[in-house]
Amino acid sequence: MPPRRLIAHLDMDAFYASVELLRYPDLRGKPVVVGGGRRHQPETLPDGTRRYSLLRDYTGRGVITTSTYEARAMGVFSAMGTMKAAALAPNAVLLPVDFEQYRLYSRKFKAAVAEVAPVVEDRGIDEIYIDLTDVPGAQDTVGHDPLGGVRALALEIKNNVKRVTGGLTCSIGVTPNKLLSKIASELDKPDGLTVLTMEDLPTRVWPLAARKINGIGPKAAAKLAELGIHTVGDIAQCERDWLIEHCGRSYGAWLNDAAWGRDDRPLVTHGEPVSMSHETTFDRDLHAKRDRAELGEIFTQLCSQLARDLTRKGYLAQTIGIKLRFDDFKSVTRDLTLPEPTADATTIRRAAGECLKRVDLSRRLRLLGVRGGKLMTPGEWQARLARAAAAPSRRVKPAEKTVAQEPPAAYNLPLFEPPAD
Ligand code: DCP
Ligand code: MG
Repeated sequence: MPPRRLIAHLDMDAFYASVELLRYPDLRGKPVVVGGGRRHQPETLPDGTRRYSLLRDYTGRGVITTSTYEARAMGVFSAMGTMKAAALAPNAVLLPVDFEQYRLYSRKFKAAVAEVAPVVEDRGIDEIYIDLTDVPGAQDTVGHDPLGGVRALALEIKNNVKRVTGGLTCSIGVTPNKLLSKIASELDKPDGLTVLTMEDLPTRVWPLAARKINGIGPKAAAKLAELGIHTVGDIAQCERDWLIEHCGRSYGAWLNDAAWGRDDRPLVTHGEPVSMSHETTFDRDLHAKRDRAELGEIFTQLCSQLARDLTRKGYLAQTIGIKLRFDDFKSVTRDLTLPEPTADATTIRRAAGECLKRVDLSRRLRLLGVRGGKLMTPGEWQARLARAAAAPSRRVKPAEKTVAQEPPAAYNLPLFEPPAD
């Protein structure tokens, strides 16, 4: 039996605001927002006390980057216009943003985690995934608690983070996979620790709004609501085929997996590339119709370069994307996920061509790029297939009809088609 997977997601609490409170401890317990500029720098008075800017004196078009939980209680959240925030919490303190400082503390807390568990996926300034599966003690039963060992480890991580940062708290979710851990870390914020198993799915996850799943954005949530689906549990109750019919083959299948807590994505650890791309800016702007031959050739070259790069570095890409920049400097990207990852030039060109069909090509182009994402090694792909075969419900198997399996003749299809108009 392989050890059960134990994946943690750690997210710092009110991160920027909490870092600020370390240097202004007199603000503890007060509503504070971060989002000002240099002119909002606190002023130290001759008697040693500080004078702070207040939201009610703010004018301008800035937005809040984050707020303390006291300010959140007054309705003030990340991304809110600062003027609007001022109307809700006029007496809240406004502090300038100091990214350097946040990056410093970001490095500190990540180092503190790495002391306990070395396998970490960096998800940005204030979050990481941590693989606890093979950390000594993680699989231990403590008393009657089969999750006692991992609970103790997670507490150790929280304590380490607090110690090295001089008092910052974080919230951790521990579950069998990244998808559930990301949800779990939010359940008991701030300073939370939530350990869930698959048995907890119906009681802890299904009652949540569908949006709580990372990957269901506002648009998807709106579409689901139209279908009468509001909670994760509502999704779980839908037939997989029904979801596929209404939400598309890959998204529908993913929704079904997500609602049942199925996710076997590995951690992407430091140093591994997340994507590879090639792009080129043209000497003169090119038009999809008039310069079709030239564009087609450049497009093919970019795909071949990407294929060579992937092969040389030993990766397969499961998503292929394109980037276009038009003569008005507007850019668009499109991508698609293949049923099987690839490093094959023909397959890449074919998929990139599919993406291109979804772009309005009436304007002239300045730049064209091709990108491979969801990278994995052939070994990782084989391991996934093997896992899928062992647990049929996961369905990572290749679908019958795929872009990737079109015959090579498709390579010569006109990929730059005339604009729709
Ligand atoms: N951030 C930002 N703009 C946003 C959201 C967040 O600049 N729209 C910044 C400020 C946050 C940091 O990123 O401090 C981390 O984002 P989180 O969503 O994790 O928010 P917090 O850490 O502030 O709060 P929480 O306790 O809910 O995690
Ligand atoms: Mg956070």
